[in-house]
Parts: sequence; structure tokens; C-alpha cells
Amino acid sequence: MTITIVATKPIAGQKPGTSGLRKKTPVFMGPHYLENFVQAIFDVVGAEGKTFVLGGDGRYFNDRAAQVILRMTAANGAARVIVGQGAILSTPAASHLIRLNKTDGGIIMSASHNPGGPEEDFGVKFNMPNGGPAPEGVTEAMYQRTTMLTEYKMLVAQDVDLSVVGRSHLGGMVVDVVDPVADYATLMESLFNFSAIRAMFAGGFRMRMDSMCAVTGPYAVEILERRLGAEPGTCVNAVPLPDFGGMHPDPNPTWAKALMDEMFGPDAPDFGAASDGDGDRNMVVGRGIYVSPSDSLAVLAANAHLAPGYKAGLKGVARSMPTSAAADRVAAALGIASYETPTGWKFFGNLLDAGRATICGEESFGTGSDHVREKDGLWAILLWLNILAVRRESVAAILSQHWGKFGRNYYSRHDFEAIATDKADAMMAALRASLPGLKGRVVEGMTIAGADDFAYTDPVDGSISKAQGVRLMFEDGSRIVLRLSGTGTEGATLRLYLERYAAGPMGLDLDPQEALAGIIRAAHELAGIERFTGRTAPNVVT
Ligand code: VG1
Ligand code: CO
Repeated sequence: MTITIVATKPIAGQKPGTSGLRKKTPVFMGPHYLENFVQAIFDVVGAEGKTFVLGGDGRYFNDRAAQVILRMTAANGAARVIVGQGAILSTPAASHLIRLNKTDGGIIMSASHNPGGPEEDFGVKFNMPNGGPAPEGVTEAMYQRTTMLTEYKMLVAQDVDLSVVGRSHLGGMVVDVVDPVADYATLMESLFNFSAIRAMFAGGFRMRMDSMCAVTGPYAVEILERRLGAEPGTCVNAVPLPDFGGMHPDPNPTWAKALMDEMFGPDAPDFGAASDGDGDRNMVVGRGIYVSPSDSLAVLAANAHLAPGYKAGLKGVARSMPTSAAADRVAAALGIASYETPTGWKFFGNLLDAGRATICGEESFGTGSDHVREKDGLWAILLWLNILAVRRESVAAILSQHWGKFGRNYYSRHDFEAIATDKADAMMAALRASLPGLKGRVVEGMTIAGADDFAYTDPVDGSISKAQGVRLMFEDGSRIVLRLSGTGTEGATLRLYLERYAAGPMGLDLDPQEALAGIIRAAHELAGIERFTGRTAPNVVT
């Protein structure tokens, strides 16, 4: 076996964001780009004698990148790689395989909800032996390594056949190609009451599952149609395509419009769901009713004990800072801890590992639990199905009872995409500078109770993450949060998060945009969004 040492130079900008390194596909396909980053990963975590998991969401370049990564993994001395057939693994399935096989981590090829294709996005991230995304300290070390690389190692070898399940060798390294779905499906069966869900489908319950031509298709067909007996055709857009069929695989009301139209149409099924490029996000819709991700987290936390995997109750609930406080109310009622972390799943890892939190969620359509160390789209969909099968009520009824009991946190996120980076940065800088003077100021009839730039001290390892988003808190409990996205590949995306609490019993059935109208105006006034960016309205509203 021949290993070549390839001379290279540092490439600027290989800094992982909220979730791994994401760039335009042509950038990733450029000379040494992928190789440099992968070598930086191995230089930081070490590869000699280790076992890793490898897979991706099937987007354009996934297959070829997998071959490069395999040759580099072998050249760096790894003992074994477990790779999903066809180089496919959903992000939660990869997390599970890392844990199940007690490996030393894994490389996931995905740009998640970003579109895929020759001119779209590609991404790579490293997950730790606990199955979770590398924490900030580790990604920072990888980035630092990319700034000083002079060479990488490459095995001289042909491609490995990843099309069939089984064992082969690449140089001295074992390559085990595994079914991407089987172990994950078994895990789901261990958590949920499949017989109750099967009985519900047999009784005529109808569902639509939109995989948006991304990675969850095969998982959804196997679990929902084959194992749970949902009507054939329940799963649509279920074949993963390199360009996601031209879809933008971000499961929200804007990009999963076909699902929304069906769920609000005359012949709507009982339940609808969609998932994203790499299968870690979910959107849940009832007949004629949309479930906001923040509400979904709260409902799942309040009802999780109805599923066998959670019948002993939850240890705690964690949510990202911009996510609404609806889940906190549930945690308080259950008498369990609640945690508020920065955006990005890597911040939940320590809480899950330490047994402090059982269920976690983000407003960006991410929910998950301690069964893996990533958010998990199908998991959330199955927990909803389990709850529906036990409660035998509609999604609308479950939501309205939830609000009746806990009150309602009206919530919305407004995204302003593709803003010039300098304008977005100037806006955030001015806003941050204004924070000390904001307390007591009255805007739209509401008094500002406090304003800060969110900083987080991890309660487990004490690590500190600063500047995680500006929070403007009002005396009536309303809240505005602003931060810039860390997953985009073009310009800046401003995320504006809006929240208002209604205790009820009156006023629980408003349109969120109407309920939040005053807060939206206050946000524009306080941040000067139009003045800095020229934008008066968002392009995506969730
Ligand atoms: C977004 C979401 C965040 C999520 C991240 C990765 O990050 O807001 O909640 O964890 O995407 O999700 P940002 O920095 O763009 O706001 V995924 O499904 O893209 O791995
Ligand atoms: Co994702």
C-alpha cells in the first residue's frame, strides 16, 4: 500500500460555523479544499488505530467526497470505517452508529437544510465518540490547524464499492458498508409503541410524510410504511436525489409549501410532517393547524411519558436561547430542570451526557432526546405519532388543551437572507452598542426590562460562549432576539425571533403574526433593520 504525502497550503475561511464547515459545492470541490479540512480533523482528533463512522445526506459530491475521505482515513492509519451503503446516512443515524459501535467519532457530509447541487452547498462535520457534534473548542482547534497545514496524507487506491453491504479492505483499513436504515429503525422500535401506532394506521389514520427528496426518504418508507403499516404512498419525495429534486429541503411553511397546502386543504390527512436535507429537522402539521417548533418541543416534553422509551419521565428539558419559553413552563410544571443554551446542537451534548436533560429542542425545527446526540426529525415525528395513538385526539385538540393549561407563547422567526455582510455586521454592532441604554425605554407601549448579548456557561464543563445573540426583554415577558446565521454560504442572514406570552383563557387563538405585530414593529425600530439593510420585510417567516 502506498501513502502519498501531498504538499498543500492553508486555505482561508475553513472555520466551522453553527454546524460544521459549509461552503458552495464548487469551493469544496476545489483543489485541496476537502482534503485540507479532513487532514485538519485527523490532526486534531488523531486517526491511528481508530474506528470512525462515515456517511452523508446524499447531496451532489457526497459519493466522491466519501471516497476521498476513505482514502485519507486509511492513509492516516485508521483501523476501520463503518460507512452507510451508498455513502448515505442521516445525521441522527450516523450519531446512533457512532454510539452503537462505540467508535471514535464520525464524519458527516451534509449542508443540512441548504440546497444541494453543483452550484449549491456542501458541508463536512466531525462528531465525537458520544455521537454529538464536536464542541467549540474542538472545531476551533480544527480551524487553527487549517491555517498552518503544509501537507496531507492520501492512500493510492481505487474507489471502494459502497453499493453493497459487506466488508472490504482499503490498504490496511477495514471498510464495513452497512444498511443505513436497519439499526436506526431498531432504535426507534425500542423507544416507541409501534403496535399502538400500527393499530392507529390500521384504523384509518392518514398521514403525509414529505422527505423533500432528501435523506429521510428510505428511513420514512421503512419505518412508516413497512413497519407501521401506513398506507403506501404516505411518504412522498422519498427518493434522495443529489440536487434534492431542486427542492430547498428546509421543512418550514415556506419551503414545504406543498405539504402545508395539503394539510390546510379539503382532503387533509390527520397528520403531516416533513424533514430536512440530512434528516435531523422536522416540521409537524395537524389537519388545518401548524405546530410551531417551540410548541412542538413543549408538547413533546409534556407527553413524552406516553412513549415506552420515556415512561420513567424526563430528567430535564433544554432549549436553545431563541426558542420560546413554552418548554420551560412544562419543565416547571413537571418539577424538572430546564436549560437555555446557545443555538446549535453541540451545546446540548454535555447536558445529555451528564443525564441532566432528556429532551432538547430548537425553534429551527429541531427536536431530539438522549437516544442520540443530534436532533432527530423522524424521532420527533414518531413521538408525535405515539402521543396521537395513545391520546386518540387530533393535533388541534392536543395543542388547544396544551395552551389552555400552560398559556401560549406566541412565536415567530423572521429571516432576512442574503444581506451584504458588512451591512448586517454594522447593524448588529450598532445594536450591541445600544444595549446599555435600553433598560426602561418604552417602545410600542412596552417597557424594556433588560437587554443583553447572550453568553452561556456550560454547567457541566464550565466552558464559556459569548456573543450568542442579542436579547431584548420586556416587562410583560415579551422578547425579541436577533442574531446572524452561522450556517449560510452567501452574505449574511439576519434571524429575528419574536415572542409574546398570553396566559389565557382568552386570546389563545390569534394568528401569531397579528399577536406579535407590536413586537415586530418594536424590533424594526430598535434594530433599525431598514436603515442598515434596506429590508422592510423578511423573506422567510416561520
Ligand atoms: C441553524 C439553526 C440552528 C441549527 C443549525 C443547524 O443555525 O438556527 O438552530 O442548530 O441551523 O441545523 P444558524 O446559525 O443558521 O441560525 V441543520 O439541520 O442545518 O444541521
Ligand atoms: Co439538518
